Amino acid sequence: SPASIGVTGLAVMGRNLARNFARNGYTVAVHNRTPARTRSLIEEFGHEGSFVPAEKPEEFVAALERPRRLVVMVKAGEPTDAVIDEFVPLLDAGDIVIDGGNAHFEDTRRREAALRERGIHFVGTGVSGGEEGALHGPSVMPGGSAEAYAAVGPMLEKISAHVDGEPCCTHIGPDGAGHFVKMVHNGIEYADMQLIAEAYDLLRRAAGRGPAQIADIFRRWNTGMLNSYLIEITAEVLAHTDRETGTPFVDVVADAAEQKGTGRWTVQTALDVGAPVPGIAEAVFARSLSGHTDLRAAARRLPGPQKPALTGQDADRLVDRVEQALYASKIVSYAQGWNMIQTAADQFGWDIDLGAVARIWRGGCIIRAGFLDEIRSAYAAEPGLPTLLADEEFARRLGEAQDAWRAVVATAAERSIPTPGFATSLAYYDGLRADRLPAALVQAQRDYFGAHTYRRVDREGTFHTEWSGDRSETRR
Ligand code: NBP
Repeated sequence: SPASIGVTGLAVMGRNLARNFARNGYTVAVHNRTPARTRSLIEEFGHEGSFVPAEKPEEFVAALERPRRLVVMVKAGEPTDAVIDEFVPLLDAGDIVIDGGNAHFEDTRRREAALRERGIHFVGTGVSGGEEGALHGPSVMPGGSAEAYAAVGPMLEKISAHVDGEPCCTHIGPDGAGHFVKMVHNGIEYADMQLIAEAYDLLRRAAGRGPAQIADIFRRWNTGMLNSYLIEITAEVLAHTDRETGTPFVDVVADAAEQKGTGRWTVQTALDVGAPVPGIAEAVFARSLSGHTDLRAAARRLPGPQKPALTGQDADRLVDRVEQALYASKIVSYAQGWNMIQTAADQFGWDIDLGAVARIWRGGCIIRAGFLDEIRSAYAAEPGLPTLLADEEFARRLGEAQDAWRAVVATAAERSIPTPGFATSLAYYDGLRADRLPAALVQAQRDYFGAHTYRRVDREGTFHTEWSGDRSETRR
C-alpha cells in the first residue's frame, strides 16, 4: 500500500521521527542520501511498523500517496536546499514538503515562497525535544498555509507529545512562523538555563550549600511553582558524582558553555524586529564570556570582596529568596519571548495564537514546565495582553516575589556572584514599571550632538534646541 508520509534524512532525528510515525500506525516511506542508513533503520526497527525503504529519490516519491507528504530531516542550511532542489522536480502541484530541521525562519520564508510558485506547499516545522522527543512525542511547530496544515496537521498532532489529552502541536501561522517560534523557544531555553545556573551559583557560594544539597533543593522546588523539566534535570546533574574522581560531577566539567547558534539567531532577530529580549541576550553573552579563557585569565587578579558564605537562618532565608528570584526572573524571560513573537507576528502579518504556543510547549520540548499552563490561561483570559507581566495573576506573583528578588540581586552584587540573568530581568521589570525613564536624557544628548530632535511631554510636535548657538528651541 502507498505510504501516508515519507521521511528523507535518517540521522538520529529523522530515524526517530520515522519510527514515531510508524508506531502510530502510518505507513512510512524512508530515504537517506547514503542508503546504508535506510538499510540499518529497516534492520533494527523494521518490525516496529510499516516502512517502505527507498534507495532512489524517484522510488521514494513513487511510494507516497497523493498529495505527497514528504518530511525533510537533514542538516539545516545548504543540505536542506540541496534536498529541495533534488526532490521538487519529482513532485506535483498540491504536494507538501515539511522541513523539520532547525532552519532559520528567513530561509523558510524564501523556500515557502519559491515552492508556492510551483504550487507546492512548504511547511517549515519546528521540532523540539531532541532525539527522545522525536521518538516518543516532540513539541511540533508547523508554519505554512492553512491548506497544507489541513493535510499534515492531524498526522503531526498524532505523533506529538500530549498533555492532558491535548497535542503539543498547532498550526502556528504562515511561512516562517513555525521556525520563528521554534527559534524563540530556544532563546527562552537559553535564558531559563542561565537563570537556573545563577540560582545554583548563589546557593553554592552565598548560601554555602554543596551540590548534593542543592540537588535536594531543586527537587523540592520542582514540586512547586518552578516545576519544570530543566529544574528536574538540574537536580539530576547536581546529584551525580564523577565515576573516576568521586567528586561532584559539576566540578569536573570545564566551565565554558558552548552554543549551536539558535540563541544567537534569537538575539540577532530580536534586534532586527525591535523586540527587547535582554534575558535571552544576557544568557547568550554569559555563555560567550565563559568561553573567553583569555579574558578571564587576564582579569583574574581584579579586586573583589572576600566574604564567607552565609550560615544558619541567613543562609536558609537566602535559599527561599533565590526560589522567588528565579521564579520572577523566569516570568520576565518568558514575557520577553512572547513579546518577541507578538512583535514579529505584527511585522510579518502572522496571526499567532499566543496561548496556543504556551499549550504546545507544555510537553515534548526542553522548556516544558507547569507554569506554561498559566501562560496559556493568561492569554485565554485576554488574547490581546500587551505583556505577560500585565496579567493579573503574574503581576501578583511578581509583586510577592519582588522584595526577595531585589535582595538576591543585591546579595549577588555584594558577594561578586555574577547574576546577569536575575539582574537584567529585574531591570526589565523596573524599566517597564517606571513613570519616567532616563531615556529623556539620552534623547536630549542625541539632539545635542546630532540634532536628532526630541518630542516634548507638554506639546505635540518635534523639536530641536540650538545647542551650539543661543539654545533657542525650534519646531522641526
Ligand atoms: P544532522 O543535522 O546531523 O544531518 C544529517 C543528515 O543530513 C543525514 O541524513 C545526511 O545524510 C543528511 N544530509 C547532509 Br549532512 N547533507 C545532505 C545533502 N547535501 N543531501 C542530502 N542529505 C544530506 O541530523 P540530525 O541531528 O538528525 O538533525 C536533523 C535536523 O533536525 C537538523 O536540521 C537539526 O538541526 C534538526 N534538529 C535536531 C535536533 C537534535 O536534537 N539533534 C533537535 C531538533 C531539530 P547522509 O547520511 O547521507 O550523510
